[in-house]
Amino acid sequence: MTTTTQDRAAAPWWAGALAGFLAAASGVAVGTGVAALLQGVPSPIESVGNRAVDYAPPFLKEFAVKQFGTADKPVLIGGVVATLALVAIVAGIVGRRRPRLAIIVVALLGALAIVAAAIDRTTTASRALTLVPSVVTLLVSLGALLLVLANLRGRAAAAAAHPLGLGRRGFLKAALGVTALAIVGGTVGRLFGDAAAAASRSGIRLPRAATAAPEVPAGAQVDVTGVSEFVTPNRDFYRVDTALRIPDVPAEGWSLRIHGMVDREVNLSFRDLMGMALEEHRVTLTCVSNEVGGPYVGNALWLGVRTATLLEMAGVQAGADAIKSTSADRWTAGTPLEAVTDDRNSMVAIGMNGQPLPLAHGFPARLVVPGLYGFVSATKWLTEIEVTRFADFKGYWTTRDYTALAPIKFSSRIDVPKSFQAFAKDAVRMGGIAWAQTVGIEKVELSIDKGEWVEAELGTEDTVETWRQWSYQWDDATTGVHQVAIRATTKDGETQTSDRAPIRPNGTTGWHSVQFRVE
Ligand SMILES: Nc1nc2c(c(=O)[nH]1)N[C@H]1C(S)=C(S)[C@@H](COP(=O)(O)O)O[C@H]1N2
Ligand SMILES: [Mo]
Repeated sequence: MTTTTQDRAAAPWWAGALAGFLAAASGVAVGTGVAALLQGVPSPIESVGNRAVDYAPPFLKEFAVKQFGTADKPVLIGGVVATLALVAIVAGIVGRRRPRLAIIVVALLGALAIVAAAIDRTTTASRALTLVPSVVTLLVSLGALLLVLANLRGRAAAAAAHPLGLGRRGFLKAALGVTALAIVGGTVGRLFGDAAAAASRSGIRLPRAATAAPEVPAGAQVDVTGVSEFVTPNRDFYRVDTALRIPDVPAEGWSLRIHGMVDREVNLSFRDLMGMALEEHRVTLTCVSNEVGGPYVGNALWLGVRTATLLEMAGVQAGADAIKSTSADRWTAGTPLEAVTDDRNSMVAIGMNGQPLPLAHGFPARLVVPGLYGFVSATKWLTEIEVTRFADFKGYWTTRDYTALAPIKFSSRIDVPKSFQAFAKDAVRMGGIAWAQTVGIEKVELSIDKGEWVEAELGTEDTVETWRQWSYQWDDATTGVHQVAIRATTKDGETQTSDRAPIRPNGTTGWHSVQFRVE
């Protein structure tokens, strides 16, 4: 008996769809499981996602950050998975009649994963090892596809044409087997992800700082419910980076290499850093992607070694004007040499609010530079500092339409009221924060319903490298809907402009305003 078109047509479309889906799912699951067992190797889905992160046009990224915030990562991964599933399902449906075409499509998907892995900057393993999960994915998907396609063609035809033909019951068994494989692969991936860095972190006891930060001064935290905590707890600290999976960097094998235009290359282990003169400073970090009034600003107590001290060990040569810092996931930032050697508190930090850096915030070490946006200074999972010249390189975001130099634009935010918050008439108490790192805040003013600017009361200043809180009691409040706008003035005498600047190329400007109700 020969296979006829009728035999093939006997398989319903949903069986084809299931076949395609299971083939891709099993390949991805096993590949993910394999990746999880290999230290520092991204899974195939992550590699494809990482390519998407690097190649996405800047406007799309701005949209993603705006729409999804820190959830942009699960959204991207979801998008990759959904696209893959859709293509595989269509391939399966087509494959009922044209198995060869289905095989080609699935092979192409596998090849795409291999290419993505071949150029994935985020791997911390060797290139050969990095290719293993995607090659496994390709082989398993193809094998699974052949298996399920054979079953779709009916017992007799399949038995004649394919030794793997198992009939209807066999098909179900195969489907179940592949699903089990997918679950096992996925679970293994979950269990082993990040294990090394997390274990390493929990074994660390940070030494005391040789130069400790003074206590937060009384009155730095204003007494208005709903205003941000003066020191942002680690769990609330904003997170912005390109890492789909947090780089898994145990402190034990880690080292920081300082090289480039230096007299001697320096290599430091985590132990070396812990043994140096550690300093503690509160510094307010800000992301260039922070919209006026947005959440991407946070204030923490950092423990680390002065960047200048490390650079002195290496001996900076004449002619250098920049450092290029690189992370374990090969992200880069370019920072003016001056900003990391002048008297501001630039550090290679190993502690955040009394703990080793959280994994998401750069464990085991990161750069902190007061006064500069994160994309030109705050390299997390730091592994390398190259002393160089701006003329000779560009940082990650500077190759993507952002500027090379990016001091933080001073700004202010209304935390209370939240949008359309209702106050009782005799208790209209507002508050928030303002920041002008390295300069300091002189004055914060409010304008209610576009009226005269009135001065808010300032919280006590901690340092010029941290944000400053403000509060305001509106005594003659009237019932109804109102609007409040805010502007800050720095100690240099500059006042915030109402002109709105976009995020790209070097940060937003404009006044934050909020509507609220008085009852
Ligand atoms: N390795 C790495 N470091 C990075 C980034 C990144 O994408 N990768 N993003 C930078 C940006 S844009 C900012 S604003 C800060 C944010 O630091 P946080 O996540 O600890 O708040 O990290 C910086 N360091
Ligand atoms: Mo950022």
